[in-house]
Order: sequence, then structure tokens, then C-alpha cells
Amino acid sequence: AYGLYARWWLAARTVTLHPAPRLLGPNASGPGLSPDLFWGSYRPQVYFGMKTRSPRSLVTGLMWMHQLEGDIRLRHTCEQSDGLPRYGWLLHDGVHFGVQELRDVGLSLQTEFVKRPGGRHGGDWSWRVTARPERSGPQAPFVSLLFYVATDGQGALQPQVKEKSRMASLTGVTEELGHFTITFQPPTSETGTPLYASYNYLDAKAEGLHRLSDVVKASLAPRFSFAPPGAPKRRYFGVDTYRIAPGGVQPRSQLLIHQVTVSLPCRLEVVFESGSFSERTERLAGEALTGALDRHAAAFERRFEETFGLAAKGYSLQEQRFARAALSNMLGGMGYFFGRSLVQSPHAEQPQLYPEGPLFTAVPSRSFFPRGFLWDEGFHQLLVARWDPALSREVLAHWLDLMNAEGWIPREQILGDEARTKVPSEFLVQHSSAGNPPTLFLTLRQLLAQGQADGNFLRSIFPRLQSWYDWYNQTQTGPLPYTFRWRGRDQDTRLFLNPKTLTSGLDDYPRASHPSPDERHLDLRCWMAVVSAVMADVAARIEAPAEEYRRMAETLADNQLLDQHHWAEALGTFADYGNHTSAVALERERLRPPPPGQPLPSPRLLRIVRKPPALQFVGGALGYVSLFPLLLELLHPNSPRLGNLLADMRSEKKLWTPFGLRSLSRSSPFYLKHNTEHDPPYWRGPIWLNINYLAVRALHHYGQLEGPYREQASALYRQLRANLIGNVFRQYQESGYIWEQYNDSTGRGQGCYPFTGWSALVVLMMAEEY
Ligand code: 6A9
Repeated sequence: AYGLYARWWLAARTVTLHPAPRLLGPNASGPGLSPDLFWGSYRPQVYFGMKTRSPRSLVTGLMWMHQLEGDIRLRHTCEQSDGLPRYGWLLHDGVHFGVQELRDVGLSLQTEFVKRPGGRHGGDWSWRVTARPERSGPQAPFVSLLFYVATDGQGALQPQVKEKSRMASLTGVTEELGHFTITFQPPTSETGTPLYASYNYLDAKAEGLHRLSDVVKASLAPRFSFAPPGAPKRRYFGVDTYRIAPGGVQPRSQLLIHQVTVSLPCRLEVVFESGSFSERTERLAGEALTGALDRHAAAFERRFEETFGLAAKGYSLQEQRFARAALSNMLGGMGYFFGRSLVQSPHAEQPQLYPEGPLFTAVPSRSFFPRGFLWDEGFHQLLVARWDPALSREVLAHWLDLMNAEGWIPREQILGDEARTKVPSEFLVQHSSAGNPPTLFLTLRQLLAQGQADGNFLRSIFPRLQSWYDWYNQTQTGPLPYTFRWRGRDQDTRLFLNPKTLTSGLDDYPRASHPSPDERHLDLRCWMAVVSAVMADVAARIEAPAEEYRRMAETLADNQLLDQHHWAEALGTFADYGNHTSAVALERERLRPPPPGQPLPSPRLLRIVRKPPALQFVGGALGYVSLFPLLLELLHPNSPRLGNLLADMRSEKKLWTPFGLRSLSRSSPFYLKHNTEHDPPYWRGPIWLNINYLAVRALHHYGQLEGPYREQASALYRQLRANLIGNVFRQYQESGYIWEQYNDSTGRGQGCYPFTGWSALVVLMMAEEY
């Protein structure tokens, strides 16, 4: 009976939040305490939309339709399958305004927003959408722009319909916004001349925010016609009526849509006015809006140069524009999510619901992964902290508040229905024994270096940092003192060429072929060395006991002990240790022919082991993991190992490419190998920007320290930095995007796009901010 009770208690603890006082009180993000950050483009998963930082926020957004004959092409959420030639923020300061370009086939849109503080509910904002024809692809005769406003379980909206079917404005009320008005200005040319247009509107109850695109599609009818003066009349699809299917779920949203069908080029403005804002003198539209946007853009450019100094460094205008876009997409990729994770505890039979909570975070990719990822975020904030350290503190606080009673933070945050619809169900569940590199400590170290983490802040986060640190030390230790091991590797050794280690963040990077408790993982040990040092610094600043952390940091960085645990003399490099053989391959299984009349089963690719594994250093895996003692600057500048790693880096047979460092040596038997039939190589060759940023930074570091490798490190620093910047810039010009990874033989962007998470660290490389 005690056993059962203990299991129940442990399972319950998994979904119990950490007992330390919350860093963000219930109203911390509300319009009273944080008015400037209340409204924002916090829906990075849609091409253009805004919401507030509150749990059941009103949302606003844009959809558009080409109205090509028989092919409406509804655009709404960012989808790679839409095939947009390029899109993203050109300017975005994270707080006040943003300018985005959306280049579609046949037309392009410029979407701009600017906020105006005032009143008690987060102030006003205005949008401007400018649509222009593009010569690429089939020309749409005209376009429909659909502006929508939707509630999420609270509040009410009232359309004000003028003329027939033109919703000129709406009024509304919600818990946190009070009363407000949204006005849809009539379309004009870019110079302000009124334009002919047709209008539709929809006022519907919908299942929820995750269903908005479906509601629109279901409501469309082709029975409307557009007849501008002097041009032939044409039919088009307009929003018409929508009813939830009988027996369907209770509606959670009220949805109002204002559809404008108009010829190109055209300009539309939308004005949100907060009821408690009484000092307003003029409406933020037309020339007033142009003025506000211009002022913000000029201020942004000045601040960008003050922060990163790229003009002073001699970068061309195009390169500066690219860097501004990279930063802007990082900031414009910040989202506010609310909901609960699904968590599997080893002590529970079923996944459990994690407590509900908010997350303010940047996302790696607006199209493919528009949600929070723990170790990505530590990299994101290295850039954001330079621009706006207060934003980084907010983000850090949100992540730390998601910690459970054990000191664990879920790695991937899939919060709310909108986020869930993007993730296949088999990927929803987070495992409470799964870690991820604690890169938020890098963010913290950065804030400390900038003098942007004062005593109060540090004292408030310290209990959570301690628990987080303890969690790694209690659950991810290795077989020997001062060694570490990622838990949660793939267990089935037959299905994978090499069982993955998703928790490390390096997914399919080759590790010991046969997962076992004997493993020692080099990357995790190095992370823990850095984290221990940051803990010691934080403790010292707030006069908490720091000796234990300092001692741990020193021991983990002790170059002799590091050698003992991870230097593989026979391989000539640092390595993981474990039960390993490199003699593995995937082969098609041979199946006995089925009895006559039975269908032919399809044979799987299965792993065969040609030579049994043995406890040893993991061979055939030279790559990012081997570099960690250098990447995290643990090696003494006199260490001969530094010389070894620099040589491996510079070798074109191993890690060097004209585009950056590849993840896995060209000489590795795993280089560019599939892991299963359906898993193409991921961290087995391609160039990743986060690790390359660490490499550039470390080379810069060793280039400054006295020692035998100083010159070599400096030279590599200059070359690697130039290669990375040159390639990411070139690919951006050519393809329109910043990418998840880059091909190691051609430099081409690959994986998902746009990926302006850690790939945007190229800005810091340009600025030489480390
Ligand atoms: C699976 C597919 C519609 C993989 O950038 C986020 C992470 C990194 O943290 C990690 O290091 N990416 C890297 O190896 C992307 C992970 C995406 C998993 C989503 C579900 C749904 O697609």
C-alpha cells in the first residue's frame, strides 16, 4: 500500500508547480503593471495578427485570398506549403511597432502596426496593409483581404454595419480590455485616393481559435460579384454564413470578419481605440499613422546602429537590412501562449495535464515550430538581451515559472489549442525525466555581464535556479562522480542506425550504439561546468553560499579530470563513453514469403550489428560533441587538446566547410546517414548556427588569451565568422529566408523556413558581440 501511495505522490509531484513564490504574479503581464507589452504581435504562427498578454485574449488577424478562377488560396497561418517566395519582419522593435513584408505569388503585402500608449487598458494601435501586384506567377484580377477579430471564451463584439454588408467598425468589451472600438478605414490608393471595393462580413460563433481558417473556408460562397467602374463584372468567393455542425462542440469564440475585395494596388488601415484612452486628439490613421511609423522606423535604425554598429564596421546597406530583418524576426517571433502541457511521469500510467500557465517566448520557426523550446530559448535571448534586456528577463521569468516541484522544466511547450493543432498527437507528450541543455544560464550570464540582473531579480529567481541545477545533478548524473548522462535515449536498438538523444538537443548525433547506464556524455558535462560557474556567480552576488558551486565548476572544468573521463587517446579527440560499436548498418529485413493469397508484408529497414559492442570511447563520432570543451571555453589556453580541436575544426576532411562548421565529420561512418528509412540525417553533417555561434565566440576568446594557439584561433575566428555571415546572407538574398540548417557541401538553406530562432545569432557574429 505504501508503494502505491508513494507512486501516486511522485506522479502528483510531476504536475505540481515549484513552491517558490511565482516570479510573475497573476497581473504581472496585465495592462496595469505592464501596459507597454500588453498588445503585441504575439501570434507568430499567423502571417499577421495581434493579441494581448492575457490568458483568454481577444485576437485580431489578417487572411487574404487571391480569387483566382477556382483557386482561392486562403492564407492565414504561416505554412511552408503556401510556398510564399519570402516573408518576414523587416523592422520590429519588440515593443512599439513592426513592418513586415509578405511576398506571395502574384501579389505582395506590406503589413505594419504601431501602438500608442494611453488609458488603463494597454492603449491603442493601428494597422496598415498595403497590397501590390507582383509579376511572378498567375496574376489575380483582384484580391480579398479579410480582417478578423475573435474572442476566446469571454467578451462580446458588436458589428456596426454601414451600407450593405460593409462592417465599418465594431465595438467590444472584454475582461482586460474594457470597452474598445475597432474601425476599418475604407480602402485607398497608396496616395490616399478612395478605391472601389466590394464588402462582405461574417458574424459567427466558432468552436475556438484553432478553427478560424476552417470557419472561413466553410462560410465561403461564390455568389458575390465585383464590378469596378469600367471593368468586367467577376464572381468571387465571400464569407457568407457559418453554423457549427449540429451536435458539435460549444462555441468558445465569437468571430467577426470584415472582407474587402479590391483591385491592386491598394491600402487599408485598421484602428483599435481603447475606451479608457481619453486624451486622444486625432485618430492614428492616414498621415498621422505615416508619421508615427516613420518616427519609429528612424528610431529603430538609430538604435540598431548604436547597439550593433554594423554601418561603422563597413557592412553594406543590404547586409545591414538583412541583419535588421534577422533581429526583427526574432522579436516578431515572440509569442504569448497559455495552456497546459501533457506530461508523462515515470510513476504514472497515463500522461497527466500539467498546471495551466503562460509562456512568453520567442519561437524557432513561425511556420513549422511556432512554440517554445527550452534550449532554443537560451540562444534566442543572447540576441534579445543585447537589444532589450528587460524583455529577456520577462522571458526568463516565464520559463522559470513553468518549473515543477522537482525542478524540471518541460522541454517543448505546446500550450493551448492553436499550438496543439500543429503537433501530431504522438509528439504531444513531454517526459518528466527528459532534460535539455540549460542554455537559459547563458542568457543569465549575458544579463549579468551587461549589468542587467540586479540583486532583487537574482534573489527572486535563485530558489528556482537552485532547484533546476539540482534536478540535473540528481537525475542526469553518469556512472562516475563528475560525469553526466542524458536520460531518455531511444531504447529500441533495432530500429535506429543509432538510437537518438532528443534531450541533448542534438537529436540523431551519434552516441554509444547501445544505450546503457555506463554512458558518459561530454556535452552535458560541459554544460554543467558552465552552469555551475554561473550559479557560483549568482550566489556570490546575492551573498548566498557559493563555495559548492565554485568547487563544482572548478572540478568540472579541471582539464585533467576532463581528460580522464573524455579524452580518447586512440581516437585523438574528446568523446562520449559507453557501450559502443561503430560496425552497424541498416538493412532491409528478409521476410518469409507469405502463404499463397496473403498480402506481401513490407520489409522494414533494421539495424544489424556486425561487431558486438564493448565499453569504450565512442568512435566514429567526431563533430560538435567532441568540440564542447572548446565551445564552452573549458580548455586551458595552453592545453595541447586545444591544438587538436583547432586542427579538427580546420580540416576539410573533418569539420571545415566554406559555409561554417559541419555537425559531423565527413570521415564519420554516420556522416549524412539516415537513422531510419524515414529519418534523414539531421545533426549528421548539416551546419547549425547555434553551435557555430559558440564556436566563433570561443575562437574569439582563445584569440585573446596568451598561449601557443592564440594566432591559430584568431585566424580561424576570422575565417569561420566570414564564412558563416557570407553564406547566411547569400542564402537569404537568394531564397528569401533564414533557414534551420545549411547544407555542408553547397551552403544551401535546408530544413524548415523561415527559421529565425538561433540562426538569427548571425547578427551577433556580425557585431562581434560575444
Ligand atoms: C515534431 C512535428 C508540423 C529540433 O528548434 C526546435 C528543435 C531543437 O530544439 C532541436 O535541437 N528542433 C532540433 O534538433 C525542431 C523540433 C521539432 C519537433 C516537432 C513535430 C510537427 O510538425
